Amino acid sequence: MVTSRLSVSIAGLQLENPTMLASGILGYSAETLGSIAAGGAGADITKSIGLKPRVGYANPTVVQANCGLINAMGLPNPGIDEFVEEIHEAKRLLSVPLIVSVYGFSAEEYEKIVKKAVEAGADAVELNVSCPHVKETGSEIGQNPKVLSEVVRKVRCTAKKPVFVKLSPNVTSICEVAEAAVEAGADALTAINTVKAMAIDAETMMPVLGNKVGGLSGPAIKPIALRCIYEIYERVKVPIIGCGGVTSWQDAVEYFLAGASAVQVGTAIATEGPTVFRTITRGTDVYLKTKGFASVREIVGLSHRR
Ligand code: RRO
Repeated sequence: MVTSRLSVSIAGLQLENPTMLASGILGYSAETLGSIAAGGAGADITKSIGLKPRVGYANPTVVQANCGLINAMGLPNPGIDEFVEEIHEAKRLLSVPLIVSVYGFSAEEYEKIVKKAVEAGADAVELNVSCPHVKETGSEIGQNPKVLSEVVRKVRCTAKKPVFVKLSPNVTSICEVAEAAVEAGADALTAINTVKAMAIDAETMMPVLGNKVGGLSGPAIKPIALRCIYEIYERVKVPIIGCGGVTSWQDAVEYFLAGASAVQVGTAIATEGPTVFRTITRGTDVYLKTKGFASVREIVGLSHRR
């Protein structure tokens, strides 16, 4: 559904509605990205892409938890050189913006991948500096403000498109990291990646996941994400994109009130199907109309008023 009440601009990126496909779910092919856009998403974000192909971890890579999923995929991806074909195809197919998620093992790697993704047609990039369980990338970068700044600064210098930075909740102070990212040039922040977690099988008496440790997503982490957004909103001026357990329009509205300008949906696609985007935008639209707001932008951060 498209109404002017729902349109937003995130760091110059125009979205017909404030929902996005979260990275890591169905973001490998142009075809699946198309099915998510058909389900009503305002933008698509790809699975995180690196410089070289990666197989990922051994199975099992996903396990169900109470109110969520724990995954340890291990960054499986075809590498940017092969993925540029998929970006070209997705750009031919999609009528919504395409955001390419990028990970690297150094600032130089991030810069190289971003350059190729943007040349291939990415409308924006999201730097994954928050994967909770792959050594020497992800949260090992995003937990260290100095290393994070170097990555963001390098990418911001060359990228000709908006740069989003996806933050880890697995830190002592998410605000400190958020401020470092913004000072280094981040155009928007995505909060949050998954929460470090694990599952153990009482029968086998062993960890369930092939990697033992993974990241928890879904409704279980919604209150954590909401708190992170609320705190970050008080400290930085760039748009925040909320991520973590958004399943219903009520969840989305709570995120907007906490300070998010848009929301990402991931795990809910597994439980509700791709049309969850349309359900969320329709519900949000009715809420805004009923409450007398002309735009979703008017409720961003409204819970902070004193
Ligand atoms: O691929 C993964 O295992 C993964 C990634 Br890149 C991430 O950012 N967050 C996550 O929970 N899993």
